[in-house]
Formats: sequence, structure tokens, C-alpha cells
Amino acid sequence: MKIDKITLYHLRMPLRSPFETSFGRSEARDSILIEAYSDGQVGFGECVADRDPGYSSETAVTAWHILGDYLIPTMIGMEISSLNMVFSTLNFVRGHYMAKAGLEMAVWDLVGKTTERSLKNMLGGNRDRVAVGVSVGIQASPSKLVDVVSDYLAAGYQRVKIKIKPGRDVEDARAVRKVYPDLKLQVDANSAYTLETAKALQPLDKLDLLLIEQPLAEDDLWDHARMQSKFQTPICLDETIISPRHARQAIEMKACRIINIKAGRVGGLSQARLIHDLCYAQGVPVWCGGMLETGVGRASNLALASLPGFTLPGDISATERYYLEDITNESFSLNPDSTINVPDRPGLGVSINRDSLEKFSLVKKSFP
Ligand code: SMG
Ligand code: MG
Repeated sequence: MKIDKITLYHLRMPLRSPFETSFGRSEARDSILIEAYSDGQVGFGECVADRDPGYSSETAVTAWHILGDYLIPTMIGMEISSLNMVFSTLNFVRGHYMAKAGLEMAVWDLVGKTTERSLKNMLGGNRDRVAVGVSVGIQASPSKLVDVVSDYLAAGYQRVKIKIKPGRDVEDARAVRKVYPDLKLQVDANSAYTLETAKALQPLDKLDLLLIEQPLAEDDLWDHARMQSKFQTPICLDETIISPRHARQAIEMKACRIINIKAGRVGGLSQARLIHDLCYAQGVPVWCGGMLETGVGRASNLALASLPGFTLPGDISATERYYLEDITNESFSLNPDSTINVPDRPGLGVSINRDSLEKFSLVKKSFP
């Protein structure tokens, strides 16, 4: 298969409600949609780099540059004989995993449509529906947080993650735990602590949390290992795990007991599957993280989370939790048992609503 043409769209979509994390608050979500053509067939991929370099050093603008000036010129016209070769072909560019992952996703979608196989089937998934939860941003106060959590529980979510930052951690988690003693609850700090300031998190150990996600710096395996040795609650790494090698080293160093897998963070679905396989072989639980994706990235996350090692609920919520209007014709809804169905049509199994795409596009560019 050869790609003849690619169009990029820089999107900005309003969020239904602002999302606040330890690194900032946002009211809209930027991303890049990648539309790749081969022989009259079209595939889509989503690059999850956001407007600001808060979650990671990549932004939609750096991804636009790397895609347009390096990755796309390499891929156009090249014979793609296997999906695994995409990541290695793009390896001449260091880093920029979100840009690479978005492009690779479009190739998976193209191959799936051409061979009439669903992404789930191509990846080796074995579930028709996957357990999901909701990620709740930092609220104005602990009592407001409890209200927001209550609304999500009423909507059917059975696992809740709350965002924390220094000064808004133990009290927030305690407030939720007090009202919901049996809730599957976890926290995510997005690298907001140091080994020293993380001592303030010790009371979390008494709250029966599923996990504490990414408390320390993204490039720090060692201090996570030191912290894990002092906490009974499993530490889960997100930002730190950017490759199968990082996953292996984190497990060997006991820097975490659980891994959050995001294809965007690790350079694509092939790399994400390698991390899954490695964790599965060693009995380390994994779950699928989220980046407030559009329907395109959401379809990809659902397929990835259908692999057998994804034993904890993912940050994959229903479309209505994020957007009033999405760019896909399909929207995803929550089943009463806090699961979402995995698409089963060829490729990602979603189609694009051209009017919405135009409406949310800031810039558009075609290659060649
Ligand atoms: O997609 O439901 C979602 C968001 C899940 O909290 C979420 N993601 O660190 O895990 C994380 C954050 C990163 C995104 S912040 C824009
Ligand atoms: Mg996280």
C-alpha cells in the first residue's frame, strides 16, 4: 500500500466544561486530524498534542511542523508493507511521539478499511465492550468536587479519577471517599510533586485508592521507585512511560505497579501494543489513558483497550462528557455497566462529519 495524499487539519473544539489539571485549565481542545489517501480509500488519525506544552513538550504547532516537514514527506509514495514498519521508518526523527502516533493511526485505519478488518481485530483485542471511568478536573472546592463526582456516578460511571495538585490533594480525595466509601477511586498529579513535597500525599495511603498516577517528574524513574517503596497504594506511571524500554525499566526498578498506556505518548498503536504485551507477560496491570480525544482517537482507544491486559477501567468516557458536537458522525455512549462498546466496522469504524470538521478547523494543508 502507498499513500498518495495527506491533508492535515488543526482543530480547536470547545469542551463542554473546563478541564483543570495541575498544569492548567482549558476550555477548548486543540488536536490535529490526519487524513491519508491510498488508491481512493481514506484513513484518519488523531494527533493528541494540545495547544499548550502542559501535559507534554509537544504542541499542535510542533506536531504540525514535524508532520509537514519530516514525517509526511517520508511516508508519501513509500511502499508500506507492514504496520510495524511505520514507527521504525519515522524513527529518524527523535521524539515527537504524538505526531508519529497520529500519522500511524491513519495508516492503521487505511489498512483496516482496505482489508475489511476492525482495528480491534488487527490489534488482537478480545472484548466487545471495555470498562471505562471518568477523569474529573480540579474543582473550585472539595464540596463542589463531590457534587461533580455525584453527577458522573448518576450518569453511570463506576470508576472516578480526580486530578490533584499541591494544596488540592488529600482533602479533595478524602471528601470524595467520605461520601463514597466503596467507589473505585484514583488520583492523577501530572508530575506536580517532588519526592520531598510528595510526603504530603502519605495520608492517601489510608483512602483505599486504586492508584496514584504520575506524582513526580515525567523524566524521573528513580524517585518514583523511592516513592513507591514508601506507599502501599500502587503508583501508576503515565508521562514517564514513553517506550517499551521505559516500561521494562520502570517494572525492573519497581518505580510503579501499574502502567497507563496512551498510544499518542509512545509513538503509536504498535508501540502501545508492545508495552501491553510486556506488561501482560509480567502480570503488570495496564489501562488505557485518555487525551480528551475526538471520536477518531476515542475509537482507537476503545480498540486498544480491548486487548486482554487492559484489566483496569480506561479514561475513555462517553462523547457527551467532552463535546456537544464531535467531528465523527458516530458518538459513543455509556452502557449501564460503565462500559463502552468497541467499534467493529473496518478500521477505526468511524466516519467524519465534514461540516463539523470545517467548523472546527483553524488551518488545513494538503501534501503534496
Ligand atoms: O480523555 O478523559 C480523558 C482525559 C483523561 O485525565 C485525563 N488525561 O494525565 O491522564 C492524564 C490526562 C491528560 C490530558 S490533560 C489535557
Ligand atoms: Mg495522567
